Amino acid sequence: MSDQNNLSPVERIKTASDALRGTLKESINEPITGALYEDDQSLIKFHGMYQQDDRDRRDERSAKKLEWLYSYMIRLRLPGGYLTSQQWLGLHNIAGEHSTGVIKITTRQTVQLHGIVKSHIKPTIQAFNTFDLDSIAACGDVNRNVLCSSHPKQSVLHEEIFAYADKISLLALPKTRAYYEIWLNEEQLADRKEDDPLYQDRYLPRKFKIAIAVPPNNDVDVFANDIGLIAVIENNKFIGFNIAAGGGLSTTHGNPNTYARLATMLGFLDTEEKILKAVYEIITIQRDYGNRSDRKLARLKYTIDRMGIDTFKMELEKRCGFQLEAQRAYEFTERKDYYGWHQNHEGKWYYTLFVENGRILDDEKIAMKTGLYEIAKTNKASFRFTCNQNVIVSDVLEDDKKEIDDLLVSFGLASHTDNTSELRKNSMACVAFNTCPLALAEAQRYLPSLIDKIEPLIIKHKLEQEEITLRMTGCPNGCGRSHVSEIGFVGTAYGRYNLHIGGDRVGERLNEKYKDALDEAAILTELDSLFSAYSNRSDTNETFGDFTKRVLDSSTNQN
Ligand code: SRM
Ligand code: SF4
Repeated sequence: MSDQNNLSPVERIKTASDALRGTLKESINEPITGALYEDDQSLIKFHGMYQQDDRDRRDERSAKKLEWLYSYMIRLRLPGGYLTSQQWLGLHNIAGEHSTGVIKITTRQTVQLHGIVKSHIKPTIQAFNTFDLDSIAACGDVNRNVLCSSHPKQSVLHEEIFAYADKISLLALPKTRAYYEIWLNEEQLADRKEDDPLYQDRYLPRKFKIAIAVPPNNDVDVFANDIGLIAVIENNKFIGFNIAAGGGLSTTHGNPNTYARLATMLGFLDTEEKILKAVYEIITIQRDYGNRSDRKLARLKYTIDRMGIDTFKMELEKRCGFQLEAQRAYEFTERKDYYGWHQNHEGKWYYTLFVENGRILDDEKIAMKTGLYEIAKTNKASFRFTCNQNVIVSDVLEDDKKEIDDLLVSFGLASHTDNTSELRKNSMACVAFNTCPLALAEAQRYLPSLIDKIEPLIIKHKLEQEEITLRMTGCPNGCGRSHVSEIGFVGTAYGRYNLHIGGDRVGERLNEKYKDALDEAAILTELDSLFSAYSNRSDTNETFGDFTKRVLDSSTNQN
């Protein structure tokens, strides 16, 4: 249990918040500042929003003795990452009216809008609400957006499995009406009673993440989550989930007590009742045993390692009132998005569009945002986000495929996807500058130009067909999941990155730090030499990640 005498400041804010209301109503109407009152800056996260400032303009603002340029990021709760065409049109218009206009697909299958000024928060949330969209619990010390393998071609049972994302999201939603009162003007009832048996008044010690994977594709990076559910399909029937717990990728430079960890397999469960009960009780264990003193050590991965996996599992089975069965066989063979057109078992069509680092906008190269808007206007497609920050134009009927394809072609979206290198299509980066307050280095603004320089090395070493995963994060929090990639860049300071190698292709092995704080020239030199060695490997089926793991192991053995 956590040390009640030494609680972190956020614990007090949560319990004193009157079920996440705090003074948000007053804060939001305070005209003399673009910021919120201090405690409300923590609370607003539970409502799916972050207070941020434009870090590019901090110095200029400070020099002029002006307040930093505050604005807000809003992240939608979108279990499984699905939008109807009407919701897409709404999102497009809301982005244009209230934010920078960029629709940013996240690594957790949802979207964020940035640059929303304080007076626009409420209109934005209200506009989303008219499209049946909300941002409840998209951030904060609660369960976040629930992920599910995106592509319906994955399995004939996709819809049945996909439905669990919604069920779990609802199961773990906070019960407070605060969101509706503050943002949607719902009247606060004098005799309201909002018992929240799951979160109580203290919520969780830290953020909590759940993902559902449908083998053979681990596109959700299931082992990077606090709870990972792996669908088990036998004889064309969905028979339950293997359940893993304790994944998380963040580390802190210079803090050896922090580490990335992949979730540990606990066992198998068959019925819906048991699956939901186990998910619920894992959350209650984390609520009761998680570290509430040190937020750096508060995620479930540390709770499990402190308790020991056997004790943790015993506690889970005790709380559930049943035992987990032995895990069932499964195999992941890929983790990528299926670009281009694919058909599912019902004959519907799906087009996966490459979106570099999840940023949907119109620029001098491509009118992606307008193209997708025109597709949504046909009302003949829906949209699914992937955890690799791409979008799937979905559920297109055979008779409508030509119309949608013509739009993909005329807006250059098809050629954009077709003409992108494998390396770039398997890359992603977190947001980092200019909005992320924790960024030490650039990520999404820099990775495209770095890849421009890596691509010639790929060509030089004849590796164009290799689907090497390359990921970049602007700090060691790992939002771009760089710790589970074959080439991982982790920002250490402006223009400097640790280079990680040796992760496997499907996300079942963490990579390891190979070189410290490299600048661009050093990155290119290191990659040139690794690519050269890799292109001369004897086993041509060996992936870059497996090859570099051997390089790491052999250098460890020599030391
Ligand atoms: Fe993240 C904090 C962006 C996925 C680990 N993350 C942040 C914040 C909110 C910075 C902050 O605390 O003020 C970033 C906002 C940047 C901005 O300006 O938008 C941020 N994280 C993102 C997104 C948008 C990256 C992206 O480009 O897609 C992803 C949003 C996901 C979503 O829709 O919910 C995002 N973050 C992740 C992931 C990947 C995942 O979950 O699959 C991780 C690593 C996995 C994990 O949780 O261990 C991740 N983010 C963190 C952490 C470290 C948590 C920890 O255990 O210590 C922080 C910092 C924190 O919580 O204190 C963080
Ligand atoms: Fe910000 Fe770091 Fe996350 Fe990138 S990894 S978005 S820099 S917190």
